[in-house]
Amino acid sequence: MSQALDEIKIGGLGASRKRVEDSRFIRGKGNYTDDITLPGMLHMEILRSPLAHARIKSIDASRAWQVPGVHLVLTGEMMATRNLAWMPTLSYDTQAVLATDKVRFQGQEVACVVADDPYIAKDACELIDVEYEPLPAIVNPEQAVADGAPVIRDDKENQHDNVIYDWAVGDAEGTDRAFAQADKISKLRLHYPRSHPSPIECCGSIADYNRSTSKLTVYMTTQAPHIIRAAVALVAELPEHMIRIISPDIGGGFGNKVPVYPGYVCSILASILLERPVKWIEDKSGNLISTGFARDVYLDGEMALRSDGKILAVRMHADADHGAFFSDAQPSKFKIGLLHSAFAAYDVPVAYLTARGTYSNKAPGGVAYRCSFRVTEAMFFQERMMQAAADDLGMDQAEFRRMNFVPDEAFPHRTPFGFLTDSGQYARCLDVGLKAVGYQDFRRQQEEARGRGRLLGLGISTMTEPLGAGNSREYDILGIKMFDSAELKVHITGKAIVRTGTRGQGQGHETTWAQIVSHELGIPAEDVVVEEGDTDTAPFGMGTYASRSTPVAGAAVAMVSRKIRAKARKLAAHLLEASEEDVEWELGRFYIRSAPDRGVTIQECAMAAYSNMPDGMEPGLENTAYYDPPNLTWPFAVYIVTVEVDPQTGVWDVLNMVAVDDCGIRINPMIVEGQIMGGLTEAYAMASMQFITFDAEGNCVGSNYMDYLLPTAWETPGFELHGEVVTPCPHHPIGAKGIGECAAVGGPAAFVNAVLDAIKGTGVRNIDMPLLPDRVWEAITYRRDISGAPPVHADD
Ligand code: MCN
Ligand code: CUN
Repeated sequence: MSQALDEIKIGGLGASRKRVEDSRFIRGKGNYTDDITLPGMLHMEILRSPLAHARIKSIDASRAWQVPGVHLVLTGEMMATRNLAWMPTLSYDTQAVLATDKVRFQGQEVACVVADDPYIAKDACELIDVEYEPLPAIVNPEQAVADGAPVIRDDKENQHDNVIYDWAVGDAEGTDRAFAQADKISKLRLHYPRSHPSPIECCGSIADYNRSTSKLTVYMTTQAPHIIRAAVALVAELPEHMIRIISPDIGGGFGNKVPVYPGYVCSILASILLERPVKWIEDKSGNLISTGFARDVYLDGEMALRSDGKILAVRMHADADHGAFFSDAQPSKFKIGLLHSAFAAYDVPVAYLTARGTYSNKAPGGVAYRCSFRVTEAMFFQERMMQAAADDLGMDQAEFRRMNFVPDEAFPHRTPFGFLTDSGQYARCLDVGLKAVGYQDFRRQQEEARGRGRLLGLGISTMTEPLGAGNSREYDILGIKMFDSAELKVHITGKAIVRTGTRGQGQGHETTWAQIVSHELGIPAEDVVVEEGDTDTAPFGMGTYASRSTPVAGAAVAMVSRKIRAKARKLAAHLLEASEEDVEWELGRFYIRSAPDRGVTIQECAMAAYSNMPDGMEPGLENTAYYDPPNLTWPFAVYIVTVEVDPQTGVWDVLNMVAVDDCGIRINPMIVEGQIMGGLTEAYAMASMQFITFDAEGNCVGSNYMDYLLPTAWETPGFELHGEVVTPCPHHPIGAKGIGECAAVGGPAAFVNAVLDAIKGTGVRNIDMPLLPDRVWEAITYRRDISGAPPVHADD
């Protein structure tokens, strides 16, 4: 009789185990960077530029130096003597650490003061006299390429304009041919506005250089500690083994904590110079105006259609505004991230995408906020285009999508841009969503309501996302190939510690990695502790972003567990005095095939690894696995929103939102649902209320939480989640696909499509996000499209 453990009871795969990290988070016992105090620690504050574009004529810091309690004032000039005034970005560009020649965006770092406390440092910053000569500011791609535009990056030798790259992918001629045969061509132009990840915790670091040991320890808010260690070794020319990056608890990352920021670099240099620990903690407005923005891309496209609704081809162009420095954290092969994942879920025979990146006088942007490298923009454009095309054809929104989906039997499917999608049941997800929302019924109600002057709308959005970079053949960051790792040590008593190269920021890795070990070895999850984020102890890895942790590090956890199991099998054979071939595995236990009652538990094997190993066997039960995924994982989702729009005010309310997510096998269904709800909340925020934009002088409008709104539970609509469609990932060891970003990626288009569906009769084709009531009202009242970033309209 089987004596296998009950997997759900031990917290294995599929258990909605409570998050172990929450025990400290909800008690206020988290250990964030700002909670750490080191003996003799000093505090650093940054002086930021008030202007978006200006030449620096002089910086006089003498008054700041005289303030009692000030230990150091750093300026660009001083940084330059150490070759640290500029640093490389993750996209082969350079970024000013502290400005020397010009300031290039409002909020740019100009100088730093290190003092006994942050208040002295802040006050002393005010005493630094900077003389600026203002220059005209560029705030969008159109201005960037206009004749006579000032060259923002005149620091770069061969840069004579504001263009960063021109990039193309797909089949131009084939696309032209398909368009020539189209019955109908549907067009759409839109702007995906800038957005900011706005984690609750701002960025910060504590650098601690110890001259006696030559060791530099940096506690910092980073999603990718090993990448930072490599960057510090290269930039500061310090030996890598003398650098320890520790990423303690992180209060949300959302992509904001992937880049390298000047504050980190300055705190490190300050600590080296002063030989004391130096803490830098960004304030909220500093975080909002200067760190990792996302999106800001104009997308223009057209779709060639046959009159029966078949998509023949897609053509797209993207104008991406990267701000003053091209600092995207993304695989280096792809200049505009994975924007070419657009239309991956649809059977599009041929497509062509061109993209141009330009500089502007805005904070460096283009980081992916809850998005696998610009997949958000791709899916947003895709689903807005799908809605426009169905309307142009006079076809039903659901039917048009269904007939163009990649069918279940067509996987693996090669997309027109060259990706290989792995698996999915797209039509089934759509059916589940339509049924849940009561599609036919709603359409009837909508008709009826329209007769009474009420505007109801329904928006559908689907998304598939390439998650889990890399494979190392195609994906690298600054030449470092993308893969990940896990180390597992099983102690004498069968308890274990697992460490990975990723770094969670609230996703629940401490809970779910233990569940994978539990699934593979039958060790109860509560007996497995998870540790991440310390480069001195964790195996090398590329970090947590682009929902790559489960696809890559999660896979490595499964693979290292299997290595442990293989050794445990040898130990079991030894203990059972049987040959290895006669030993069978069931969860938590090895037994003899012919005598199932004779068995040993995994814990007994662990004990034997230290106390009773067979002759010639290396003692101990620990191992490391590096996992280079064969492909990305491709989750799929359908989001359907119904709304009512008030034509008098432009206010719109969400009536219902249904989400059907297929992320393969769910390790922890409760955590997956939490990820989806969080993503939908952010999607709703982007669609409805968040705007951060720039006026003609480059002043950041919306650089505070009065204008850039974060939805609370009060504003956020309810969501109905469906997890019944499960398509296991065919190439992942436990069949899991990523989920962390899906809802933020696919959600926004559902809201926008719903509002536009409600006002369909007005002929309005597009309202750019955010769909603030005044913009919706203006569209309805004047029957015109609303484009561009509010409050500055593109046409004025
Ligand atoms: N999971 C699961 N079953 C699956 C897939 C995932 O149980 N089939 C679990 C994982 O084990 C993990 C969580 O869900 O605990 C998210 O896993 P995954 O999809 O692999 O994403 P990552 O862990 O790599 O997280 C990154 C992703 C990104 S890129 C952003 S941005 C984002 C997001 O996660 N930032 C977040 N979710 C966030 N959630 C919180 N609370 N805070 C952030 O900063
Ligand atoms: Cu893309 S934001 Mo997340 O990848 O850290």
